[in-house]
Amino acid sequence: MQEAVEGLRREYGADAIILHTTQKRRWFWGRLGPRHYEVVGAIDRTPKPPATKVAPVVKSQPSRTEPLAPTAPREVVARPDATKFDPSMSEAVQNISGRLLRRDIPKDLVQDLLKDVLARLPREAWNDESAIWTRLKDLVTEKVATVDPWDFSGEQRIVVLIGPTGVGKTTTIAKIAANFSLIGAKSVGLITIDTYRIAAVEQLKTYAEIIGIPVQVAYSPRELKDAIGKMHDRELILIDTAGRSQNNYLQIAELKNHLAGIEAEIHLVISATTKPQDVDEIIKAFGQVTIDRVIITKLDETTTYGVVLQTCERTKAPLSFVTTGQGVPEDIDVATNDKIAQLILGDAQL
Ligand SMILES: Nc1nc2c(ncn2[C@@H]2O[C@H](COP(=O)(O)OP(=O)(O)OP(=O)(O)O)[C@@H](O)[C@H]2O)c(=O)[nH]1
Ligand SMILES: [Mg+2]
Repeated sequence: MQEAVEGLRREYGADAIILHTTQKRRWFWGRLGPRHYEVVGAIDRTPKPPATKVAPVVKSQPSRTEPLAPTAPREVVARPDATKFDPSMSEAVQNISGRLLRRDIPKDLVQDLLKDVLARLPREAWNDESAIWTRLKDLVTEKVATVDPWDFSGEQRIVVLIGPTGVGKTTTIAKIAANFSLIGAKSVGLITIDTYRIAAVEQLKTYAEIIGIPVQVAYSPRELKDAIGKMHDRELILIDTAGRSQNNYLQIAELKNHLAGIEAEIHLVISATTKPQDVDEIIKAFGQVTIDRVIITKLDETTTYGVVLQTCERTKAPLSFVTTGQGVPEDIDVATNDKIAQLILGDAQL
């Protein structure tokens, strides 16, 4: 970061003002490779007066330095008045409530967020829209828990993707497999228990062939255990499952039985385009299975991301990956909470 700031000052002079600094990730492998920082500054070329003549400059520099130490957690002051929340209590609160609802965040979550935010603010700031928004950003960032990709310190990872039909489970498996195998040089194996459609097996086999990794098809829980056994030398085993409608509890119970005998990390896959009401149904139905992580797909197909917050809040599971297009392997990102929070609040775009 220091290097990037110095670089900007070298190029634009000591008068350059630093407006904003952020760690840029080339999503996915950027997290594991060299870090990049973006420093946004401004120089006032004709100082008197106007803000309109301030030329923005953007400078990005690779750096291997550690990220800045996280800022100390803010003191949370619980104020008794905040429990008597009334959304119409101030114009600022009403405006922000409207902004959040337009981001497709469900009403009950909007109210909870605002209650929490007001509890963190002195009463004098309850009509200060920008103060509320700043606290809101912190809160949403806290609420969207994210996890780093696996570190594989000698331990085998068995990962299962489950979720509704057509959300992108198989494509996401291909993206993860290609990234870890071809770029991360990990030994990866694929297994599918989606034997309901011939095309589904073919789809995974084709990806495995292109990536150059083994694939197994398991028709029963016993075959699944055998397939895992055969892949004992693989650092990462990714298991694909058949899409299931949230309205078919029986099929989801069957899926649960299928996975019962194995020790695996279960990732629930939900599309960002899902209607908020359906998200609740999906989480309820798939909640029969213990959900360890969440993956949100198709971020590119919408511009509002309330579903991401809703899914994290309802499942209480951290977000592992997000996907942003049909391209394999490139359209997948490791989720980072600050960036996701900005997307949710509409302060950033994809
Ligand atoms: N726009 C967009 N399309 C995606 C994304 N991920 C997957 N898709 C597309 O979604 C469609 C379904 O993808 P699949 O991977 O077959 O979905 P699935 O969940 O395995 O489907 P089932 O196995 O039938 O339940 C394909 O056309 C994919 O290319 C994404 O992040 N963005
Ligand atoms: Mg599939």
